[in-house]
Amino acid sequence: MARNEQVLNSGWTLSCLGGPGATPGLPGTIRATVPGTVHTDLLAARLIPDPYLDLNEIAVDWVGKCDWRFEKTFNWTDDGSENVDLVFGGLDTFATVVLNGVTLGETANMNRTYRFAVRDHLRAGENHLAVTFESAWTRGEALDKIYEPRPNNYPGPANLMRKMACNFGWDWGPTLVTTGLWKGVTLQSWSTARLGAIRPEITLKGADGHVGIDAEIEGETSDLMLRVSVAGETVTLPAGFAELTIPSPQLWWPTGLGNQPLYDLAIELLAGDTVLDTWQRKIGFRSLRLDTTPDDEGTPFTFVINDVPVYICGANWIPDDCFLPRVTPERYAARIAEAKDANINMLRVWGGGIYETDAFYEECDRQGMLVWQDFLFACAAYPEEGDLPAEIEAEARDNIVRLMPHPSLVLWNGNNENIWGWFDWGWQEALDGRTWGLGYYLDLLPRLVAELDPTRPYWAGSPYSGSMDIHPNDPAHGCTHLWDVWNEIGYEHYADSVPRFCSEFGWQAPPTWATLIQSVHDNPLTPTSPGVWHHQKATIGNDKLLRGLKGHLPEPQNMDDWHFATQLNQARAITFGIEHMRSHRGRNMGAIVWQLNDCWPVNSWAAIDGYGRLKPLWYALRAVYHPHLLTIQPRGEGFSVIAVNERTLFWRGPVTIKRLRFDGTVLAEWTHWRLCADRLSAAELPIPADVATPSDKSNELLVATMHDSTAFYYFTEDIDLALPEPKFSLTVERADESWKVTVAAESFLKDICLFVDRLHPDAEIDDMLVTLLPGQGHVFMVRSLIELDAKTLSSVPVFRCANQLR
Ligand code: BMA
Repeated sequence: MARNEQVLNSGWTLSCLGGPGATPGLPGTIRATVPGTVHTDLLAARLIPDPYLDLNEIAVDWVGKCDWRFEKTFNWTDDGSENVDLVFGGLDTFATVVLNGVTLGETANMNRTYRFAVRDHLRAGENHLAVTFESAWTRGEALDKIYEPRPNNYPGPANLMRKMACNFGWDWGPTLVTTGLWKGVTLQSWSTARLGAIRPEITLKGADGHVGIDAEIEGETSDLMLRVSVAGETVTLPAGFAELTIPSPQLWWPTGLGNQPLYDLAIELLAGDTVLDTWQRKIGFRSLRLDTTPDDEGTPFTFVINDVPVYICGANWIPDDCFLPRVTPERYAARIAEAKDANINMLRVWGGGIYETDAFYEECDRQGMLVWQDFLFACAAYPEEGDLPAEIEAEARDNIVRLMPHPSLVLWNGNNENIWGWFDWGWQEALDGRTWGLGYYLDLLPRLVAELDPTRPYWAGSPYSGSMDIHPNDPAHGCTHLWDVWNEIGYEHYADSVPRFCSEFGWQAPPTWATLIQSVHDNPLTPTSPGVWHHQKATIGNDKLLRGLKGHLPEPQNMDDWHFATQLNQARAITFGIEHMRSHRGRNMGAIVWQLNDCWPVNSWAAIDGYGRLKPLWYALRAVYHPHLLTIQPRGEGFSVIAVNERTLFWRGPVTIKRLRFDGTVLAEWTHWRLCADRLSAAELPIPADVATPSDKSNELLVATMHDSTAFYYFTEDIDLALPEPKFSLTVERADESWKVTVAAESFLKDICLFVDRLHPDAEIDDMLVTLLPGQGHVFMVRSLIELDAKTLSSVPVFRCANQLR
């Protein structure tokens, strides 16, 4: 008899079992949503205010401190199956599962799937299922007593349990400790046998695709067959292991380098003619290697895909919402498309979050978005005693097997910043010999990856040099995090080193205006008003925002200028860092900016804010991650123009370099007849000194052009530039569903932004940070449901350019 599945996601209720600060007056039970969380159920029942607004996070703190019970009844009809399993996709976190009064088990890991054999406990007709959750805080207190204290950058017991760490608050995230059935529930009936863990190893052998399937069989294992088919090839073999060769499949490529052909892989478990169980996934064929072979400069960190060393234009990914089940497949698809549109080719799923749901990786497969997956350890010392090692092993096994079919997944990484913490953050003294997780990173996890997913590389940490004898954040070795720049020194210091691979660096800015005023209702609204302050979680974050402006832009005198200047500075800081790294392509083979997204509306390093709106940084990333980057960089005593080419065709052409006054007067001009950047490489051309040497640093710039790429270089910072009073004309025309906004510059205009979200929260614009010389024009396309008028669009705070900041 074939496997049969009954979904048990509907008809749940929720009740509060109390806790230290439980709000009196909660009704006995409310409707619950599965997949869901207690917070979102309370919100739907209008029993709590929206935790994302104003200071409400504090008001709902009690929710995470209570115990909660989810219950439902369901009908069950005995179809004669030999086995019935109750399967929970995800329980967050400390749950006791009771069916018809019988305790099936207790759970302690939100990152695992749980399966209980329940045939003997089911009744024909009505059944009662209860899942009771103990507060993670309460459990944390108990764990605190078991484990002696270990360093943790953030308050809360995240390092003592297997629950998303950022749930307890992060330097961009609120403390909203969630509870609930965050993935679905099913009742699965089967007889004889069913498919357990399926591990497809997909490789290339010459031009041919090779699929090796290792299938775990639960139940009777004798006389079973496995029928495996991929791309029209089918084999039927005794169950257990199967191999298939696909002659010359089309290769799966990361975005920008080719297409993403996906093939159906289908597996059937057969007993004679009966199909007992089935399993299917989309797979892709590509080769993969992480090149870390030491060279003259140290230890490279280069992803080689289909034999092509790929330069990584990446972004770090955090959970897209504090309430995970809100992140629908559509939302993943949109967010990943936004990353791809910004010329991002890799997302690093950061270790303080989760192993994302299947929809995330499926979408990355479809869109050619490479995925670097951290194991879930971040910014803390993790004990290696008690129940933790077994939980960690079980969780790693679950997720390695779940994610390994995805061609987009290209790296398993041990942890976020923990090796660095041990080296530099005083952990060694604080730990006094106690364990901190090294055994996971150097032994357990690489062993599990080698056993279960041997075709994928493993790296012990981000940052990590490749050896405990070399500082983990040594820029010459492995992957590096550059955080002193934002935390301590100005962004010009990105140029101080050339990391082999930079897996984190970032600069803060507030969310878009529309998101700010949607989430904070302070009156007056200022950088330090209570709501704005509350939506800034980084230690002295607002001070760092101001300090970061120093030497670059004047100190803002009002809220509008603060908002614009800090966003502009964020975009410029990251542009500066990436241009520097990309100009050293070869020695440096990747940049992963911190961070793509936000989990709520907050002042953060994100390019896309917590309500999904694009900050100026997003537009800056799109420009600086363009496969053809032209940049002017200081080299030696002078300057060079560097053409960086991430395409597989050479990029060549004449380059013209002009030194101009802001009024448009050409002071020097030089054309080199042919600069040629070979495929996947960078080419450097020194600029003659007479062209590159200014007579008045404050009033001149260099402009390089090659085909449709342009590079600007200023000899000094905005505070010292004689930027003219902005003069321009602006016209608006209707163009089908959009508006065509033409800006014609009458003076030099630096970094024009039209903040159309000031006019309507849903209005969108196609470009930002556009620089125009006098006489030049630019057409912006705006999508807006409301009528646009030239006067409002031409005025502050909608029309902004750097000239206005003084
Ligand atoms: C690193 C990250 C995150 C953090 C970011 C900004 O530590 O791994 O933990 O949010 O820096 O401070």
